[in-house]
Amino acid sequence: MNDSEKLLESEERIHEFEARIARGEKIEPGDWMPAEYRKQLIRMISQHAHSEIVGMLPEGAWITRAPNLRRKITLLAKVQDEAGHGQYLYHAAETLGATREEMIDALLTGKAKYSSVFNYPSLTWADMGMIGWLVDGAAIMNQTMLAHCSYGPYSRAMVRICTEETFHKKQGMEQVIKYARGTPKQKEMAQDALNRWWWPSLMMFGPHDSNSPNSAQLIRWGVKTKTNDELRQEFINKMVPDLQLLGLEIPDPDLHYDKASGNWVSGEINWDEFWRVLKGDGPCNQERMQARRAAHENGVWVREALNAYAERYEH
Ligand code: BYC
Repeated sequence: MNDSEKLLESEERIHEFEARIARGEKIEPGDWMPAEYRKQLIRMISQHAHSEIVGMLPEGAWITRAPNLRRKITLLAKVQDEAGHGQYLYHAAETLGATREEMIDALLTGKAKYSSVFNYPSLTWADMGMIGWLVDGAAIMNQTMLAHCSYGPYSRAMVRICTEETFHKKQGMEQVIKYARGTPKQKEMAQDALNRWWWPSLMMFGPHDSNSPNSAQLIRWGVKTKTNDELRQEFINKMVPDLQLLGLEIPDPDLHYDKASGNWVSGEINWDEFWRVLKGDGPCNQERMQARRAAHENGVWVREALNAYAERYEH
């Protein structure tokens, strides 16, 4: 086959691939896909997996300090769920040819990102409620969209993850409601937690559409079906009335309701802070990476034992 025939064939394949997506068919691991589709998915799914794993740290730190047994069991179950989400997602990325070692290496060497929100500290017990409601709430909005994405293994992982995240969000909401209606000190703690987690939660949705280099391609190939700004606006519209109903104040002096569009319009996000956190200069980036590196090193013996077992019994 000469070069122009090869080009024609690949154009035909891309055309057929895009037609499948337009018909709402899922792309499955053995199917033909453009190299760039595979690359984008590995990038996004592996970063999503890293976010789940690093995301265990801010809440994991509070398991030993839970105020009662019920709260402890709930938090423990939630943090364990996040570990499971990381596993489903690493598996989904493996179906595209990425190895677990490559993905973990990319995280530990700082080549791969994870969600910016987990580079902020959890300072009080009220943060456990606020993270559940805001951070898991934002994640559900994004993941409900991804449950419809064109890649089968990613979309199916999202269905299960969203079900579990709904429990996470509800337990967070229940805690915030209790604190907001509790003693003056508890209400103050809920407000303080909202002040610290509001903006990082809005940043989770990523840069404005005009500064999002990946969005156009991801939308064209049905990975994302909504843009970063669309999802962020949905989140703001959902959260603002609920939080206000509890007497909590959104820490945004420019926030206002726009009757014409029916949207709560937010003030501008501090994008300098967002990009600084992504580059590794957030309040907890170093701490989070140290914790992940230590966990990886402490797990050497487990990996060695598993490899030895596999060599002995699987050949
Ligand atoms: N943080 O072109 P863009 C959870 C990066 S965990 C860090 O818009 P894209 C939970 C972006 O990667 C679930 N990086 O990118 C767990 C790109 O850099 P690269 C977390 C960000 O992919 C424990 C660059 O900025 N959810 O629920 O079109 C406890 C340009 O951005 C962020 C997910 O991971 C950010 N916030 O859209 C509690 C969702 N935003 O890769 C809860 C899966 C942007 O080109 N991911 N960047 O070097 C996505 O949906 C999309 O990747 C994003 C970004 C919306 C995040």
